[in-house]
Amino acid sequence: MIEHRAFIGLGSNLRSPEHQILLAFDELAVLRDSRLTARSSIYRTAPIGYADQPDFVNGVAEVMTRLSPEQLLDALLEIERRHGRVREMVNGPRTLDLDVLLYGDFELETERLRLPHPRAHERAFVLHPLLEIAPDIAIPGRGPARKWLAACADQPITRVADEPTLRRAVGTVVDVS
Ligand code: PH2
Ligand code: MG
Ligand code: MG
Repeated sequence: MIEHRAFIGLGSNLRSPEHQILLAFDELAVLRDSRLTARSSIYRTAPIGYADQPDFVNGVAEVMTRLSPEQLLDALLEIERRHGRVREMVNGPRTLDLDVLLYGDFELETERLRLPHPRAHERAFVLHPLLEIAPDIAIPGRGPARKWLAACADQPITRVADEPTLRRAVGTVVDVS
């Protein structure tokens, strides 16, 4: 299996979301048959889809991987499970959500996985961190990711900090949840 460039969306809005995301970056850094090649800043974003829940913390990771798309999905689901993810409702609150956003220029649709992620291009919480680490990235079938930014300009998003800065800042906080 050759190496493919994949982008993974990270999201959390439960149980110390910043911690969940920082920990998830660390877990992606040791993902089998893969190399973590970029981590975006951490963003705070208003919930999209179902409004009555806490704000999210979001980020995007770039990995070079020899895993197939389905193997990558399984590895991400395993990380979600370790974070105590319980699937209670669609678009509802979660401790950790890891989505395969892009996998090379693959376009595919199986029972379990659609690539590119079908809503990536319409979500500020995906586009901003994605473009931060890959300014020229194109979304297969949709063209340059950059051109979709304007369409989601109404979605509240603020950059919290770059990843190393946030890590130093929360490093002193004890998670008692
Ligand atoms: N994830 C969703 C639904 N809505 N909204 C924000 N801001 N961030 C998310 O990660 C998110 C969402 C479904 O996965
Ligand atoms: Mg998701
Ligand atoms: Mg998901």
